[in-house]
Amino acid sequence: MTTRRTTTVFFDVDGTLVESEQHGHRLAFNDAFARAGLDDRWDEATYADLLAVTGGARRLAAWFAQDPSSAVSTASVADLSRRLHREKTRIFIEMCHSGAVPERAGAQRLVAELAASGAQLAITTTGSRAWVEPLVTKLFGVDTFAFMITGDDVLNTKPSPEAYLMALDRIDHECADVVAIEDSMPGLKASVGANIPTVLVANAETAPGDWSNAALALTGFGDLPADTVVFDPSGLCPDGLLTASVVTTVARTGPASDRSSTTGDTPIIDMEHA
Ligand code: XBP
Ligand code: MG
Repeated sequence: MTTRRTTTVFFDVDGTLVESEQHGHRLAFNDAFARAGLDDRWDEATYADLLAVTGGARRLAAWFAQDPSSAVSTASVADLSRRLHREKTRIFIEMCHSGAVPERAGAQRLVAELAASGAQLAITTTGSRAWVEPLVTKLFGVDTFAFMITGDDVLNTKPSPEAYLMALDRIDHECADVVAIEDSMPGLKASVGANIPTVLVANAETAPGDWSNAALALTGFGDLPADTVVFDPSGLCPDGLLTASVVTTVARTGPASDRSSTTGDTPIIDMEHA
C-alpha cells in the first residue's frame, strides 16, 4: 500500500505575504528613534542596505556598530538595540492593527488556493511573533497556517537555515513534499540551506543576487500586469501566474540537488529592468 504524499508550503512573511519593509518596519524604526530622542533616521536607500541584516534587533545593533557616534553613549549597543526594538515592535503592532501593512498582491489568492487544495501551510519568518501572529491571522485567517516559526524561536536568523530546519522538524517530512516561498537573498539562502526547493517572489526591495538556487523566480505572484517570470529553468510557470498547482509541482520536483535541469548560465537579475 502506498502512502499519499502531502504538500507543505513554508511562507516567509516580510516582503512575501505582506508589503511591510520600506513603508512599515522602516517607519516604525524611525518613530522609535524619535521617541527615544535619537537623531538617527533611516531613508529608503539606507534601509535597503540594512535589509541584508535580518531581525529588527540585530539590524539596530548592526547600525549602531557601524556608526557608534549615533548611539546613546551610556548604553551598550546591545541594550539600546533591544530597548529600541521593543518600542519599534509596539509601534509596528499599532500599524498592523490600523491596516497600514497590506497583503502583497496575489498572496491571499495563492494562500486560499493552496489551502483549498489540501496543502499544509506554515510560516517561517525572521520577524517577531508579537506582530507576525496577529497580522497573519488578520490578513489570512485563523487556522490557515498550521504553525508559525518566528524570529523569537531561533538563535540564528536568516540566512541561517535554523528556522527552516525547525519547521521541518514540526512536520512528517518523510511523507510530505515541501516548498518555500521567499522574497530575499537571506531568505533564499536559509531555505535552500535546509534543502527545501524554493520559489523566489522578488520585489522592488529584493537585493539583486544570484538566484540560481531558486527553483523558480518571479517579480510577483503574477496578479499585477508588471509581474514577470525571471528564472524558470524547468518551465514550471509558463503562464506567469503562481498557482497552487505550480507551487505543488515545485514541491514534488524536490530540491536543486534532486533536479537535473539547473545547470547552465544563471542570470544576475536587475530588478530595475526585470
Ligand atoms: C524579515 C526581517 C524582519 C523585519 C523586522 O526578514 O528581517 O526582521 O525586517 O521585523 P525575512 P522585526 O522576511 O527574511 O524573515 O523587527 O520584528 O524583527
Ligand atoms: Mg522576507
